[in-house]
Amino acid sequence: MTVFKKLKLKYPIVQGAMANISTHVLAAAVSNAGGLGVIAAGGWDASKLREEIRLCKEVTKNPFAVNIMLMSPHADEIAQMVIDENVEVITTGAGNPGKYVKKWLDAGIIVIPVVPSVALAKRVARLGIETLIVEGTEAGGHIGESSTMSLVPQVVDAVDCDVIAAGGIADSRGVVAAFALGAIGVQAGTVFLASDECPIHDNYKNAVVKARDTSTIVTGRATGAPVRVIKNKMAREYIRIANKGIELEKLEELTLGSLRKAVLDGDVDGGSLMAGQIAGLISEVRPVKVILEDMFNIEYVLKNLGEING
Ligand code: TUI
Repeated sequence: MTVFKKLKLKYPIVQGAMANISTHVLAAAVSNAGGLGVIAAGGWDASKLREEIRLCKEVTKNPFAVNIMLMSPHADEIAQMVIDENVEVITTGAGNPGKYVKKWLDAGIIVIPVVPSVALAKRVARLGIETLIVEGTEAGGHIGESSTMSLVPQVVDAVDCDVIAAGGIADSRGVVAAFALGAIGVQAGTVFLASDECPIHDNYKNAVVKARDTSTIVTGRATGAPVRVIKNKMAREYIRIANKGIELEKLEELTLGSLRKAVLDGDVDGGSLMAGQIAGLISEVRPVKVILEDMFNIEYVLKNLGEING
């Protein structure tokens, strides 16, 4: 049985975790609309995250997940706190969750690591993981090297896990494509940036709506932590100083600090606007419920496929 059936969700979709953005507000909106909402731990400490988990339970009775960003200095503390708070589903990102997996599975938690490569998929599959999110380089934020189109079928063939496809998916064509590649569902983040319920500044939402196919750029390659953002003054400056050589810690600080600037203050020049390449497809801000109905209205795509088949 897939994780979506186990959780009795209306739609086979996980909301992508976005640091400082997917608070309980967005997660509950997605869960209430029939997807799996996700609270992003990002760089929060355990007590801030605990508060968000408790608030989420007040506003949705449906299942939701917590994403643990493994590069966080608070990861160890959070790994235990989510067990104490009876979190039902955990997703992980930005690292290998290996050292925590046994204790989460023993606690009865559904664990879904996000992986950017076949190598990591194989490593986590050995730990008894049943479902993986396979994220292509089209995605926003911290990314791997391979595209969704090439990576998803390779992971499907390499491991005996259910695969959820992520990166570059924002409408029903992307959903059908993910199924065609062997996935059992999708994860989407960028499309939810442009939702009524997303608690970011309107300037950030408008930047997503205005974005074109070539509007994103990858910063952080020099530091080994590539991050996809919408091109702006800050992104160009970041790449300029990284190329000249600067301490890695200063660059990390610049990235997370500037994400907060974009999210809270709407500073679209000096802030870091994390978003995926599919931002170019998104043309309006809509309620989460409408986004989900639209993404799973696959009649139009199937009709096209039917015509191709004669
Ligand atoms: O994690 C993400 N996306 C993120 S995390 C984030 S916060 C951040 N900000 C600045 C710098 C770094 C992080 C923003 N967006 N997606 C899932 C993902 N995981 N993408 C890539 C990876 C990944 C990379 C390396 C997973 C595992 C990994 O393993 C390395 C190892 O230890 O084998």
